[in-house]
Amino acid sequence: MIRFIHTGDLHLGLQFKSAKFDSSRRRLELWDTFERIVNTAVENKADFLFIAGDLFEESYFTYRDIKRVHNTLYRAEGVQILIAAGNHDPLSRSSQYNLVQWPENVTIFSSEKIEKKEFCDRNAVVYGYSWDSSENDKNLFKDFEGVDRTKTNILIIHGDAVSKDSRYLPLDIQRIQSFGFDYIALGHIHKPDIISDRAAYCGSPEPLDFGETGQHGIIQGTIDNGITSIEFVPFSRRIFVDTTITLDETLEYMDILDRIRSCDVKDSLKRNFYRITLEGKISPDVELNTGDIAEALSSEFYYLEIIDRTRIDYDLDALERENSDNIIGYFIREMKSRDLEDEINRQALYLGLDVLMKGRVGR
Ligand SMILES: [Mn+2]
Repeated sequence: MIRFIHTGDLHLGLQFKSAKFDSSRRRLELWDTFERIVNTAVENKADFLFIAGDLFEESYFTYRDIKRVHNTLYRAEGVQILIAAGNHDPLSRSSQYNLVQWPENVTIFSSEKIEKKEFCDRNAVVYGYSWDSSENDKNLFKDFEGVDRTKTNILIIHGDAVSKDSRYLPLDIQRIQSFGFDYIALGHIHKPDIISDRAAYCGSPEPLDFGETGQHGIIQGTIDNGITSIEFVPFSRRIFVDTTITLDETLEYMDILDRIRSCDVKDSLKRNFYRITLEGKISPDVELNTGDIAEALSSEFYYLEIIDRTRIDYDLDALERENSDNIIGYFIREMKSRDLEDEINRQALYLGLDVLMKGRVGR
């Protein structure tokens, strides 16, 4: 039986330049998770660790960084580690991959063509291909000769199995599967995706931003007598949560804080990244300031970002009476003459009122 772990898209060294969260801490967490994955491969006595590209960010990676990768992989000498470089860590001539002498248990696939590496003791062949630049539309499988079906065959590749005209190595996954691979370890798409029982995107083991919500982790699998079984294993230190809370005009300020803090269990609040959008109506008597709210809840959340899309719940009749001789009153009368059941008209009314009322209620 062959036991493997499939990872990729680690993006070690990423700077998180536009992030509002603690970017240097996040950088350390990427390293830590990489090292935890390698340790898990050792502890679980995996035969193989597949790294399907974007192991690091070429533009930010230093000699010391690649030495650290080297050292981590060297210490996992019992595990065969196979790397197919991607678009962020391409195996060009100046690649950091070329700065160190890799130990015997590490294979970095060629960027010339699909290369194969035989493991006779396990009756297995692992195929892989490394990118050598940041874009790629090669037709890699044009002359592919097929696999020896008496052996276990695995492919590691970084590319786009979703979009046919991608600039990032479009992969016709149906066709590639038809060659008879027991497992295809894919990289590039950061959302984990088990495409079939023999092909999967592992996703980024640590999500990188709010575009990568939900669980992130690694793929663990076995191949036994031609039977492949794979499972997604959550592995990230933190996840990104992007959620919406609908408020209503009965809520006081403290109620709103309660709603926000009860969006998840306490331990999770302390650990994850939250972006919470507030929508619905709020009372004209409640002042919502997103910065103040985030500050008030800062000791309960590891990271909290609030987006305010609420509308103030005006009493239109009262407002109209109080402002009968000024522009606010004129505006309400004008809008009331239209169909306020219509969503567009209603939005126009509330947007207009927000602007007109701003000076008056200090909101
Ligand atoms: Mn990537």
